Amino acid sequence: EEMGTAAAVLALVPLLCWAVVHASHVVYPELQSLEAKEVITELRTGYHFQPPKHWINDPNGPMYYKGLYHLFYQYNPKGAVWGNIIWAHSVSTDLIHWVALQPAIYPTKPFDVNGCWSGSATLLPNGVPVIMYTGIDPHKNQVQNVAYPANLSDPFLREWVKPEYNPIITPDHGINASAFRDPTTAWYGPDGHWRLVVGTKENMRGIAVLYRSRDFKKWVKARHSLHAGLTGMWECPDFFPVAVAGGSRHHQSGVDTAELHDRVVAEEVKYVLKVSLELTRYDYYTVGTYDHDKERYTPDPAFPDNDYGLRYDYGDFYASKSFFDPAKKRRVLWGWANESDTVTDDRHKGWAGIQAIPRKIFLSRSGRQLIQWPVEEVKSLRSKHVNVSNKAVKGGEYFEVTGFKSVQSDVETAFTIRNLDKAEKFDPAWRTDAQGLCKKFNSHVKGGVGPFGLWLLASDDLEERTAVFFRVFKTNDTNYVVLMCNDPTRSSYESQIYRPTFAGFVNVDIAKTKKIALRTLIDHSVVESFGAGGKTCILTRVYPRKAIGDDAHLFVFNNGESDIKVTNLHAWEMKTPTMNKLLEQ
Ligand code: DQQ
Repeated sequence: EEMGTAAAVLALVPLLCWAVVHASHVVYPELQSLEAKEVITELRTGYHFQPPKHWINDPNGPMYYKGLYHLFYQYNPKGAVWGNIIWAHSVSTDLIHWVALQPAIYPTKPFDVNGCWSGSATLLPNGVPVIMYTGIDPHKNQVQNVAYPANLSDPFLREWVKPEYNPIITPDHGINASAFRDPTTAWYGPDGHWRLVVGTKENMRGIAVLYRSRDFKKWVKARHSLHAGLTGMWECPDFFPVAVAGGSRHHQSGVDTAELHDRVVAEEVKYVLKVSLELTRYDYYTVGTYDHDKERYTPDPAFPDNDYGLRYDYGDFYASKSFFDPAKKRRVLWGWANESDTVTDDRHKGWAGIQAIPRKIFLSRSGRQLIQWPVEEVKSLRSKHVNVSNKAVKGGEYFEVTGFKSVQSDVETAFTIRNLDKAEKFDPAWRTDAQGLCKKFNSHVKGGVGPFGLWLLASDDLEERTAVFFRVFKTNDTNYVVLMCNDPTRSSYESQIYRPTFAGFVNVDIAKTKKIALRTLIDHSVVESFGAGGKTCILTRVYPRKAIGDDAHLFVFNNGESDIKVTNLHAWEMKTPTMNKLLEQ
């Protein structure tokens, strides 16, 4: 009989053993099964993906199948801390409104008895989706398993079956069995083999181990890895093609991982390898070429291939995964944003973790970086609109954007800089430490050109406020460096909260354009910012005590000597989409 409510289904999820796991997976044995009795709704997000209660982490197996977007995610059905991990499942027609389904994958077999960890979906040529995920076996070893839909005529793909021949990839000798996880979506080679990678480590070496298979059942390890680096464990690798400008397809179009890449196509695509660094908790990527015959990925030399590499997001954004959306011919990126308050706070709230707004992701026209932009569907939530245009903000001044409620909003601002003469001198040693630079020159430190930007989730007396801003430095008379920064140090009266500044450089020719744009999605306890049309992104979690609900204000500020101008500011209140509607039977 089919289940009526998610609660009934969750009750069926078998009791799990306490997972004793890898160091990064902090285990709170005494906490992880404490059911949230109450859910505190204050500060819960309105339009970011979040289940009704409890802990969530990585997005898993995102895909589009027969008119529906599927999102699976790591979930603790028993509490607001990490543990008892299963795959929860929701579907949507637009990536914004969601229907919650029964959990898709949960421990039922020896090969996943101690947890169902992250993984990906692949669409086979016969149209059948297959999920490959990491199971934690009775010896606490990490193994890779597949699951297939029980019933292909169910458009919701509610039930998943795990074949008895699992596990299909096990850690052989030489592989660290407690660090061997998160299989990628598979790609199909001209030689008739599927390939995928699994993340692992060997001491400080993070590795993307390559496997190949003809039938998705028997997998063989390739002689060498796809890629490796001295950055510690590689979690949640993601490997996918992107279109280059000048080719036959529009450079913003997504490229299907399953597409066969012959020589002609090869000239029109580049490959992206993203890994999640367990040690520093950043998702960094390189762009390069992939040689099918040699089974080698080579990052282009312009991309630093280490901790200083480009990041999807310079804030709280981890374990991301992309998928190709055939309906809109785009690649969409999901990423997890953890809480930054305390475990006690999370237990008290009864919930922890959200997914960032899905982002369309593509290679910039120049080929020097990826561009990310909230999927266009998010605009369907825009309601009350206010606009400010051609407003000068003198050095040291600020003004409030009034006439709308900013606590759940979408704010697009275009700034013009009049004059760059006063830009502060840039020390080349700062190049690898945007975050440190933002800490040193935070929003309260007066500058030459900037800091200018937004104070948001601000109390009327400005005692509480989160700053998102730009600051321009000069390297010499003609070259400038733009820093984008998120400063939450005054975001909350609460003192126990972790409030690091987050920052990244923005690759723009500011001397030429004298303009820079900022889009910020504000949603109660999340601030998600896209600088210069999606070149630099920063997500932060903040927990104001006073600047909540209708008491949250929005200001534009300029704490630099030089005047700036708000050429245009458009702000919209955002509606709340259905998020956890249960499927009517
Ligand atoms: N989270 C999962 C792992 C993955 C980690 C466990 C990344 O599979 O490596 O919940 O956040």
